[in-house]
Amino acid sequence: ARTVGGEESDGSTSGDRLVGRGIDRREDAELLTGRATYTDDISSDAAHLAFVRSSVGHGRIESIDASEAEEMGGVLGVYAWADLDASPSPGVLPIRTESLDCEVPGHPVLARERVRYEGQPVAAVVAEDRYVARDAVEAVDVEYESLPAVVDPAEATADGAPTLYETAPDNVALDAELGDAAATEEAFSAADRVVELELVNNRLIASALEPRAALARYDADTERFTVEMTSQSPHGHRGKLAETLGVSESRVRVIVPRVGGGFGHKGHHHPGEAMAAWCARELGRPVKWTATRSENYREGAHARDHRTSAELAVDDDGTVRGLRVDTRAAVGGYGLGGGASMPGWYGRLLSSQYRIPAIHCRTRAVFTNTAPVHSYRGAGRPEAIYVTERLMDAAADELGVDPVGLRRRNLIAPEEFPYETAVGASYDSGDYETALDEVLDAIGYDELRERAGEPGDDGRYRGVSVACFTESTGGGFERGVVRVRRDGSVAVYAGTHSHGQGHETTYAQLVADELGVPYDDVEVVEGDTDDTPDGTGTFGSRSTVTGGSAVVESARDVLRAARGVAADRLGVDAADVVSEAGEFRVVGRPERSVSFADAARAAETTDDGASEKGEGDGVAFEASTRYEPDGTAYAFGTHAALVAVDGETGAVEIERYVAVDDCGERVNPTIVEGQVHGGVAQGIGQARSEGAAYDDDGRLLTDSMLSYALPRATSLPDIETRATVTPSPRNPIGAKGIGEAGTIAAPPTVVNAVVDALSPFGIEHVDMPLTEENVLDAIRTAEDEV
Ligand code: MCN
Repeated sequence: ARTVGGEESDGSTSGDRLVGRGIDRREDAELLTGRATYTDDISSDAAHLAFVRSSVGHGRIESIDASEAEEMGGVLGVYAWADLDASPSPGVLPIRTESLDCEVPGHPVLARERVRYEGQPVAAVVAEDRYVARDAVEAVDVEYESLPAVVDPAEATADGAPTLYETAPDNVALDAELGDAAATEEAFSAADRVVELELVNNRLIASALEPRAALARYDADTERFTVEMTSQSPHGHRGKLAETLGVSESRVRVIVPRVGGGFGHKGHHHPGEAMAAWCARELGRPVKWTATRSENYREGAHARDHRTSAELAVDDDGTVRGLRVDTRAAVGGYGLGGGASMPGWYGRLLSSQYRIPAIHCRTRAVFTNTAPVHSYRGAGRPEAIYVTERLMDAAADELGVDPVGLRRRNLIAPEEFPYETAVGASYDSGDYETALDEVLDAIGYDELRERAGEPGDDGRYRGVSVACFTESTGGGFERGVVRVRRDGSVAVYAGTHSHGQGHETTYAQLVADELGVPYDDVEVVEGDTDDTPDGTGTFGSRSTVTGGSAVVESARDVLRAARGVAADRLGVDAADVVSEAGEFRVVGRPERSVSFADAARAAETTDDGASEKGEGDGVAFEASTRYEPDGTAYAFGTHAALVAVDGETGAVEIERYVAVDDCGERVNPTIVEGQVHGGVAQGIGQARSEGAAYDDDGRLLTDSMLSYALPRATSLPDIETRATVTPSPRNPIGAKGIGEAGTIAAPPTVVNAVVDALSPFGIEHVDMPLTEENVLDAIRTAEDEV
């Protein structure tokens, strides 16, 4: 691995190359000055949609009385399931039942006879303005027969628990195994010791600044829907909307304006957008829907929410022999794929950075009377790494050795790559020890280790920790189009969609470098299914590896075509022409050259070059690439923290936080650093304060930012970043993803440090969130036990 500097460095600039340079994000001026247009900013003559939502966590709908609402001035329509049922649309959000163990219906856009979570849409009101719509919602009277609810995934699998679906009597949607049970059993019997932990991975709610929103139009002449919406996956939403509306994909156009954050929950399919589209057709008018903050909290998507039994088999010399994990993960009232994707995204990461010869993982996806659980920054990977990294600390404690030494002993070495883990992950490349050394050096580990565990002069207990992680990044496919106009300017079209990641900057850096054209001449277009090619979307830290590689491959095709035209003009063979910084030169005769822009202008007069367009359409060259990476790129890193815990109050202060991340070649080190900062902040949020809570009847207690404790600037430390660079051999950029690294690393880093600080009390584990109350509880319980 190359080790590169910290925050002061803008990366390794080699010559004039843009890739590797921390240039400012071109989208920021618009975003930071409030000039950006978000979905709700689009003005139109739209009517407004609002939902009547279930007030019970589990129940049967006995009656819906909308008569008062229907008579209110300005109300255009009130709809319930019967109206959807009578229409040509299925009205159900599809779920991938083929990957589940039971037959369950999808999520009806409006509840049929049963509601399975508080906040589930039961009826829809459309009115002239949003205020009338909300008033009318209040006027709709719904009677429920309450049913017993279950909100905890472990309790939901217990005997006698309330059942959500007759077809899944034990509430288990999916029961999957990964790894070799027999080999793991053998490893456990042979090992000197077994360390066990019971872990709760707290339920989180994605809290993007901008709530979800949609503005839907229907053109009766062309029978086509146009839905402007908040989305991380324009083509994904097009497909799912089409399915829900019962039309072909060609009848749906999704346009995604600026998006104010997503963190996963804008990648999923929810009722709001589909209902807006359905109402637009029904009423022959544009219909707008904008979620309130509380609606966003009630409807999800929520995330994490695992109850896990985990064991590590380890020898006295510190060699890890096996890992066994049994986890129950909530999928909420309607498992829409979050559960289905778990064994892959979760179990496959359990080996973290270690050589663990035998691993077995059982994952049960469990229906609960809660909002649907999907993915939130990390999506399965933070849950897995948390298990392994907590176990490594617990094992070090059990053996009485330094947790860093234990980790180092078991790290996969650079020469072992590609490395197949016992849970079927094929790691592409890595240099884990260099990242570990880097973080130890940055935080001054050895000195801190000596002070840990003792109360300092201020009476507070210090703890120091590290956590290592790997992260699968870049799966599936993306399509990237590079189009060069006759004036030499370049447009890049991608099916991903930036919602804060800065693709307009980084894709332009990549393409400008490939073509040797000025960065300002490259425009990047995402977010319109009519304009952009097919795509999968922006989630799973996949855009750079897949979308970036797709546009790079197209740029290379374009360059080949342009070189052909240049060679024609120079009267030589294309093989005798090289391209350097926007000029095509004859090998050995550098004075003979044609610029890229001249080649573009000349393209229309020649018929050479497969991807050239004909005369008159303004396009000189165009290439489209469907790119699927040659296997997953595994990013990694090691984070460290120093914490101080007040034994009297339970207050935790993170005094230092150091992140060393390796995402292979970095397109833009400043953006990478920003992604790490954001992810770490969210990971610290999970570790310290966040947690969605339901009461026993399935009522969400944390339905606003007053009760759902996001991290604040004052509760966050200065995040120090460093990087190592270990390129991935599996894509043309050599990149790995970075968008989720911080949320994966921070929870175990913080919890390990706090547990380390609490070791004088004999405390071996405290579940997240580490609020003052929870920490104090742990201290009191430990003191009572003494
Ligand atoms: N990058 C780079 N070099 C690399 C890897 C990435 O310069 N080796 C740059 C990319 O070009 C891109 C950014 O870093 O500009 C993130 O890239 P990548 O890791 O490929 O992730 P995605 O673009 O696919 O973004 C998804 C990821 C996820 S899954 C969540 S959740 C998340 C995140 O990004 N949500 C975010 N970052 C977010 N940032 C903001 N501001 N808002 C969100 O909602």
